[in-house]
Amino acid sequence: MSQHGRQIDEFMEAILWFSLILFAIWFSFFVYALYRFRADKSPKASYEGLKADWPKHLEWSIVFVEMVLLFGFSVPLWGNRVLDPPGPGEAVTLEAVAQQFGWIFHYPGPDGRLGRRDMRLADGMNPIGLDKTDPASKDDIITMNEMHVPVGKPVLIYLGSRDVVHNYYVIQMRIQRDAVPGLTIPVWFTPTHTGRFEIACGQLCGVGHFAMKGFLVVDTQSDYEAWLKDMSQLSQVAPPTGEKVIARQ
Ligand SMILES: [Cu+2]
Repeated sequence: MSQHGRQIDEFMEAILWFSLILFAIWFSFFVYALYRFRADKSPKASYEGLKADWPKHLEWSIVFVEMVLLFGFSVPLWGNRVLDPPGPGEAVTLEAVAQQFGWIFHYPGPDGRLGRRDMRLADGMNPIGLDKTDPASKDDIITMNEMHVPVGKPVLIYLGSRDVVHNYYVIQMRIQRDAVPGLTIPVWFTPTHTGRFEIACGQLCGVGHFAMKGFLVVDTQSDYEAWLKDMSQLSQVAPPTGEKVIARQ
């Protein structure tokens, strides 16, 4: 359901096949050893062991293959995922702030700029501490437990937390990243299919952890724009509180 998801799945599949081949080889060797070194064929154990050089070479080649797997495939794949975020211009950018027990999403609005936030300003009416004196925050849109994105475009989410460590986890997108209080942690993906997907919290964050559920809705571009317009009007009518937005769903 996301562009990089296929890469991860194919890599996992390759490792599974590789493990299966290794298993077959080692299991045949095990059966061979059971037969070859059966009791009546080698009644006395050899205390000298094997003198040949080939086991040493075999072990070094296994080390080599594993190094290639680790530094040739795993590290670059991981690096590609964590070091190369899409530029702010090319991605739909928003913030996701986790709290016990839900998600607050913060969109930049028509000006494309996220308003300044300061947790010291947070209260019941302003759960993410948006600074209302910052001009960039005037048109910002805040939604509770449901975020929308357009299909086929990179999405860049800055994760934050109001209280404890949570974890933004959308299994269909092959995305999982911690939301840590005091830090802003980027996570990104490009959805390839429309649909409604559950956002789970992947860290045991308190007694209500099981109920901490959000939704990621991947829309067509026009549906996404309509939803954004709707939410923007709602934000202008009343200060965004969780209850009002939830009531609309
Ligand atoms: Cu949580």
